[in-house]
Amino acid sequence: MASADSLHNHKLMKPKSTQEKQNRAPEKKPINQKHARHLLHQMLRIRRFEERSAEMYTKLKIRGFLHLYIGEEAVAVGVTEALTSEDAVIATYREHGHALAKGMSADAIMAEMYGKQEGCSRGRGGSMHLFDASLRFYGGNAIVGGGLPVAAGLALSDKMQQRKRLTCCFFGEGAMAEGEFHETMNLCALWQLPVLFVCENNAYAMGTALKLSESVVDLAEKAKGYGVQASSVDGMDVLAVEKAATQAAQFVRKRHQPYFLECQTYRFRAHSMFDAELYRTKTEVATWKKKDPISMFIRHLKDHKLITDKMIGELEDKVAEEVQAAVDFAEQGTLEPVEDLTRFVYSETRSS
Ligand SMILES: Cc1ncc(C[n+]2csc(CCOP(=O)(O)OP(=O)(O)O)c2C)c(N)n1
Ligand SMILES: [Mg+2]
Repeated sequence: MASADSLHNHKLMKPKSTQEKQNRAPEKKPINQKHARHLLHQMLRIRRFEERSAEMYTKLKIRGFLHLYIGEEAVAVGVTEALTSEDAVIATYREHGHALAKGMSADAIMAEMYGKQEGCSRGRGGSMHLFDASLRFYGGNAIVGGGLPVAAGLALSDKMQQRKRLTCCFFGEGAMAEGEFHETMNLCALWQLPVLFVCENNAYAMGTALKLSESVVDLAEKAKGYGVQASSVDGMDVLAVEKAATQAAQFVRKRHQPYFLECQTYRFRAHSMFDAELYRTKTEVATWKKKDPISMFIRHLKDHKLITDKMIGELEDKVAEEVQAAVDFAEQGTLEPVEDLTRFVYSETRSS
């Protein structure tokens, strides 16, 4: 079984080699307090929202699939800081964090997962199909790699209409074994499309470790093979992700070219709600949990006297209130009447 150190094989962001180094908060210069609290708040919103979602799933309030992002929060939060509200976001089926970071309300997401009409997709999509075009959040996609060509299409339309905005496409490293990945990289490089590709390399595609499915495991190198600029970053470190994503987004905006950013991360929970986790050891998971993006960030902020326990308590209270309100909203929501079942199948107005 691979160790946490050997799972992510990249020169730039080699995980620290000793236990002592892994336990130490990253050394970097302090950031301003308001921004620090904002980043922490966003990561806590995602973490607590998902913990509650897992609870409501076991209570059978949420049905269907549920893929949790716990452990990977620094990626969605850090990358979103590099985006404007005009930029589009495409994500995978593990997308609650991206939707929250992009501005979707916890109410709309929870109601969607409860299958209620008040959900962002009228309760028809569930956890994997969060969508809100008004926020330029284009899903949520159950198909591995399915978001990649959609991102290319959005970026192509922006280019043709001469709109100055980018499309940010999140996907797992498992998508890189799909044909859609190769076709999309090729066309985006060839047509010079403004896409920021963010590969969330959490080392596993369901139960398959990267090295068992890819001949080249240096993912940034793979992207460069298409003529796409690429780099890797420690996806457990929100500040590092924010910095790398900001540079990458600037590149896309200024050079009108795609960019590939690999974020090396780890999911702490099962692939979905049912997964015997036979493909990794408890020790491996425990080792990665020492790099928990939230506790690492809190330690960093405390080291630089940017946060106190009281402030953290206040943030936790605020988040708890938001999550409880979302559950109440979903509980009180309405199920679609059976007569509406065929609505939207072909168009907004036709009922059959
Ligand atoms: C085209 C396609 N093939 C297979 C699946 C089944 N499947 C669901 S999730 C998954 C693993 C994807 O892993 P990765 O892209 O690394 O994302 P992660 O779940 O690790 O976030 C697979 C194979 C699918 N949904 N779509
Ligand atoms: Mg993966």
